[in-house]
Amino acid sequence: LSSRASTILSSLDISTTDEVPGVYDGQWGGSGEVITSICPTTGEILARVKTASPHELSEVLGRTREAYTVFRDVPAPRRGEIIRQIREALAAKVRLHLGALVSLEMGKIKTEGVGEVQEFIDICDYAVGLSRMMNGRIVASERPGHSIFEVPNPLGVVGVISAFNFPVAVYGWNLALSMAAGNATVWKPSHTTPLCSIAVTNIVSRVLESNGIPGAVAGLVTGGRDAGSAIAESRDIELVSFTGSEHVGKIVGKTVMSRFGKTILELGGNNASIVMPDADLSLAVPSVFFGAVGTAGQRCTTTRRLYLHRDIAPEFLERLQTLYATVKPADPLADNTLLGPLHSHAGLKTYNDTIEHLRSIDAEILTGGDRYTEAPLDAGNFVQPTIAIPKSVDPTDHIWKKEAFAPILNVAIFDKLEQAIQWNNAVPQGLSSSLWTRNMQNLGKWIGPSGSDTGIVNVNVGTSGAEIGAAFGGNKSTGWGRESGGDAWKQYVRWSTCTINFSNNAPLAQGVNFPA
Ligand code: UN1
Repeated sequence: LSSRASTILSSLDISTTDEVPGVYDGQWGGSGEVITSICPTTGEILARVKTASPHELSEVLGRTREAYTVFRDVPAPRRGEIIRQIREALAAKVRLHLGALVSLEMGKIKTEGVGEVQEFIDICDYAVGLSRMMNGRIVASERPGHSIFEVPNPLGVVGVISAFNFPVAVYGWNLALSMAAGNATVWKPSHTTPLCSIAVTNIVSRVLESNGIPGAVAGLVTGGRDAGSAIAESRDIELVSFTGSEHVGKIVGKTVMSRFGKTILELGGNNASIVMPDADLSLAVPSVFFGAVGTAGQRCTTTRRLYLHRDIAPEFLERLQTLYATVKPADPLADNTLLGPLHSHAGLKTYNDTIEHLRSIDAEILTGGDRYTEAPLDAGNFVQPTIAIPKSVDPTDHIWKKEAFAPILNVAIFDKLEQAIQWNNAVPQGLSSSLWTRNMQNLGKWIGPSGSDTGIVNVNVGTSGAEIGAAFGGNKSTGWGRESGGDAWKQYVRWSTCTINFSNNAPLAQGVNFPA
């Protein structure tokens, strides 16, 4: 193991010599298949991780269920105090160590790795407050001497199936709300980022145990498809929060629905930025640059489509290409790197296939279009951020309607805002979109009924980089899920509508007469 990798792993108490246990339910274990964690920058094997056997999977689910029956009776503000301690444990030095591990194992650059841990810290703060504010309502009853309460009770067990691109933050969003609501959580991370999940679970479990709370309140099962299926199929899991592809999301959604479980689905994004002629290009150009190139194009919220008004298109593209020319691919942990590698070989294949497709349809490739093959980049999955102008602007064409998880930005030119909005809305996905304008009428149209149909609708703000305070999620084939802020917490509770009679009579609703 390289000394750098071993320093990062040791700083988070992960063994650098043995196979690493990847299952936690109060105790660490793992007697199933062994998976490897591979550094996308160097190709080095970072660790071998012992995943859950089928028997262990069902044991973990059982323990998680038991842990829930303990945790649901802990008063919510007390649960909030435990979340506050998790927040403290994540802050300070750990924030940097864990951020570095995200960069090492996932491949995103240092500030984005740390930023991801910051999202976890922020949602903990939010959930601490929420733990004293998850209020129900009292509804006016039509019957005298009656009251109706809507009571948020804990839901049960929440299964979190997360993706490689946000190997820490997405779990954080779910864990914090789930714990505030009084649930136990079981986490199945991406099989290519097991170390991030082990490091996080180390931190969380210590806080739980030091508070006398069963560790299985935040269980972990690393593994592949079997572990994911076990969670989707288990009747002991009330809510499955899944982040990943539309293809797998469809299977998970159907499986959970077939047992009438609840889901939160965060699937593909295919996000557009629309630039009007009155836009401030000094804001729009760098924001589109970050949206398209940041995280090497591997955010659900990455800008994949750019619609430019004809009047500003040449200038915009020139300025954007100038920024693209400054990008130097490098080690994501080195200071000032803006472009790390793609996470995996699968990502490389997506990139190659998409570029090949662009060439086959005679798209103009303004910049990019290749891997970086010189040493030392050849050891990692480095690709050139690409800007392409497909000949066809038809949003139902493959190149426009399919999300390719790579730094490829497709551009089209429009004359009227209505046309750009129609293109924006014509794809199956509906996660994020942004309009660049200083005109109030454009803004009003964009955020209203005839405007953007995505879950996140921005103005003079790029498509990526949402804050945790607002609800995060998308519509249509993105899955309609909402996480983090807004009303997202309401999905993590079971609502009890309680009608209470404190009178001496028992009148029926709607004035029904039923004399006994
Ligand atoms: C994701 O890509 O799955 O808005 C989540 C953003 C981040 C979260 C992205 N806050 O880009």
